[in-house]
Amino acid sequence: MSASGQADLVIVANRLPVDRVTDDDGNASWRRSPGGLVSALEPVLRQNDGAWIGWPGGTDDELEPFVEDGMSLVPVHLSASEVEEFYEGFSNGTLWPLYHDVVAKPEFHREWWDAYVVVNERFATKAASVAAEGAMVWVHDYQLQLVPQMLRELRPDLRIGFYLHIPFPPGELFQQLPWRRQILQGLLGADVVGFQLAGGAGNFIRLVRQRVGHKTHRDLVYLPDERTVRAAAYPISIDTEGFEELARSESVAARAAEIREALGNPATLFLGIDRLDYTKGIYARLRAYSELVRDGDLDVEDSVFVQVATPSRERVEQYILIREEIEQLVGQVNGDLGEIGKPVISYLHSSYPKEEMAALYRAADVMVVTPFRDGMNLVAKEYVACRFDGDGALVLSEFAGAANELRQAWLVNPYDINGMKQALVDAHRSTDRERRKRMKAMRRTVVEHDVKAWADEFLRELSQVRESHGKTVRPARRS
Ligand code: GDG
Repeated sequence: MSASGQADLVIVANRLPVDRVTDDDGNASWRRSPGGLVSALEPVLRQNDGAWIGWPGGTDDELEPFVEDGMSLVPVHLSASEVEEFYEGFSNGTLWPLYHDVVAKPEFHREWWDAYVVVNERFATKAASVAAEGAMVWVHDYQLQLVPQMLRELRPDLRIGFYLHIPFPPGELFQQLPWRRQILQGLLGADVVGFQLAGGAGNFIRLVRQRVGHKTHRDLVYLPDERTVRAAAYPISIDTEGFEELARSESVAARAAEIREALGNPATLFLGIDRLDYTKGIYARLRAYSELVRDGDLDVEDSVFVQVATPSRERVEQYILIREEIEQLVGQVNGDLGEIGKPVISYLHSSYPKEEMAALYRAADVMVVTPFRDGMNLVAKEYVACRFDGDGALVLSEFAGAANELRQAWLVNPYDINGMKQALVDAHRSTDRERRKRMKAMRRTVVEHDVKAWADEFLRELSQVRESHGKTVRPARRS
């Protein structure tokens, strides 16, 4: 951010890219969160006098803007009732299930919506005060879908981009939302609206035509004020090189060996790593696996399933329920089928440092990623990035965005338990040659398209949208 306190590139996301940590003496400091988004955007932020606007977590203090690790960070405060109604409520109790194929039932509450509007306004006002004349503002994700239009009203000079990290649902589902029109109009405040998949962009364009009545052509929406909005797919990726480097390190190699040793050096280690979320299909996958053990297709003596379930949204009711169901299943399966020192499922409800994640990826023979619906799923890509040895099998849900790119995985329908059982067995029994052939193709994909390429492509598109303030230029066609 320049001395004037204004930035030429502004990232607006629900969370800041740092977490507050308190040491043993009670001193608070900030630690960079490990996400790929941060590593992809950090260099761009530095080059462009950038700033990042977001909620620092918690509800205690109203913090002033600060610089951490060379990044200008601008905190947005949320009150306890806003965390409940905006974050846990409308964002994670209404939009999240609605946008994920209604895997859980979305709740519609007018007070939650009111809080969503108020908080979106606060983010928009903050962005308007931080952005320099003609700056680029990149708004992220479902919590902030009204920000583009609110910001445009405050600052018509800006170029505004929006990226949705989760799926954008088909009209049949989206239309349940009592505030569907407001959301569409909120998004149309952006010059470029990015989605994970072309399907999501198509759903959005169709809804805009049918519900708002704007003219559209392919990926463009023509607004009455002559502005055009582009809605297209920009599939997100990971810091492939960073992951591979980590996986290659000696400490990670040693830790991977240690993990296998601690599990009794099984012939086959199956692995699942997910936020504990009902969209991720953890229960169904563990059920499929345990049936294979029960039926004798897999043997507890030489196979184990390690499931890491990272704590997430722990105060939202549906998350409390799914945790209970999973933990009951794990207890039952281990009780019925496990042996001393040989659980069927080694279940860990915890989060780990990135090094431990890389060690798990390296240790796993079969990575199992079976969401009912997922925007992309970075875990699948991270596994591939860590398998520089060319080995390892990926079982992947057709309903993860990643399945569009990682076509050589063992693709499964997570609703089909028998189909999943078959895929687990196939991956488990696959020949070395088969696995290597598939892994090689998938590695090419994640090496060629990493998170930097993703961010560059989106920002390039956004920078070409309107060449100068006040003059509307039709965006160049994408090749
Ligand atoms: C949303 C969309 C889309 C998990 N546990 C730990 C840990 N993680 C990291 C993983 C991965 C990330 O969290 C999870 O990303 P996913 O893509 O798998 O899923 P969501 O959290 O649901 O993400 C999704 C994504 O946004 C990006 O657009 O792909 O579809 O739902 O990077 O490695 N990291 C560490 N410890 C853990 O315990 N360090």
